[in-house]
Amino acid sequence: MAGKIDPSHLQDPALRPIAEKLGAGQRLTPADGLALYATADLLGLGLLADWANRRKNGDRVFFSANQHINPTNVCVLRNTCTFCSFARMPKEDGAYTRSLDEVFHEAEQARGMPTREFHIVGGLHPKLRLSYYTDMIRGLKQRHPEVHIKELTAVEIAHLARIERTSERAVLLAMKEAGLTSLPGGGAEVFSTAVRATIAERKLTGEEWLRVHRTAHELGIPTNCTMLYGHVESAEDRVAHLGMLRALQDDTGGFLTYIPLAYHPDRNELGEEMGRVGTATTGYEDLKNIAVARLFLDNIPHVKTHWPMVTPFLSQIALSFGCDDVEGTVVYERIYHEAGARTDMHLPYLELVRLIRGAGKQPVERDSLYRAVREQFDDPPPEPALHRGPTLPVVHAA
Ligand code: V47
Repeated sequence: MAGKIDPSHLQDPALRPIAEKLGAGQRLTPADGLALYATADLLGLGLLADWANRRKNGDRVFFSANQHINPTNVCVLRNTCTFCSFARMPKEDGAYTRSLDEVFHEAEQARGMPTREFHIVGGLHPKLRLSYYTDMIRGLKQRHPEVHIKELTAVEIAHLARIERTSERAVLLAMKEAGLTSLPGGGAEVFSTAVRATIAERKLTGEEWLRVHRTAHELGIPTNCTMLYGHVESAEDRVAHLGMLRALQDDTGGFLTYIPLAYHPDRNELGEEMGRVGTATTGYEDLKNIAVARLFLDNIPHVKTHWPMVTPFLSQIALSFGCDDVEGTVVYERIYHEAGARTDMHLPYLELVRLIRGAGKQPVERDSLYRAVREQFDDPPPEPALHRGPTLPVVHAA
């Protein structure tokens, strides 16, 4: 259990009343959230977030052995989600749609790896039917019965409901019956109507995104949640977004983890308009978004750092800024690499273990439901971080 917060470590006086509230177990208000975003005392903010995280998770840091699969990049929102570099029109150069056999073939890599989760998201394809996805889930479960399936964002679920002229509930139920475990948290972007009008004009609204997740929770399907930050949104927009996630979690308890997603500006219209090509978010901003989320989302058990976006180096530091959950092995990632991420596609399992241990934390391999599946990693023993000198571990792809 974390001890008391020592206010003398906080440089910014605005953080002291917030520290008192946290110590007294009081919930932070939107004004507190704005004060956290406004502070220049990053270490003070990190101290508070680390304290809040230790109270929930102690020294344990979760990671998963997962494989990302993107069955199609064809998306009817191609021309209106201006932040996205992944989507293509059906006949555009680079457009692809995998047959089920191709998806099963890609998933075969799991046999040589310790994979426990397939993370599957794609575009809003105008023709792919619900049966494509339910057959995919059934086929994957047949071939890899132990592997959990986390598939389709709320936006894709709503799109399928429109195509099938049915309800989102019916789509979710069909996917659950086929073997779905959980939903990923993408598509939330920033809930503000004004921001969505600029970056995702025709996408599901914030209310609709929340409705799909509420329905999933009612059906016993846990989900993740996200926020895409570092583009045109304000601190007020971010705090309002976190407030809406917290309110839904109060009602349902169905969110497993929150993942702040750092905007990458290459090869997309928004990045060009903002003159941001080649300049992703800063480490300062990334750590701040992790820490504020850990403090504000007092009812969501985990906060995950997505290393493909912010680098394994920053993800390791994030473990002292409120994070207890690291994106997994991934294997092959397309969405952020299309948008300029320069990280490796894959982080080997033991590199993840070493990264977590190198931060002085206790690695815990988890399944999609955050049940611990492995906590001892002595075969072969990872190199102790203390022997590596002052630099952070270098991470190589397998
Ligand atoms: O919704 C798209 C984001 C999301 C860009 O639940 C971009 O564990 C940055 O669902 N720069 C989809 N981000 C990814 C997703 C996800 C990712 C990691 C973990 C989990 C989880 C879910 O990717 C989209 C959007 O917010 N995205 N383009 C871009 N240029």
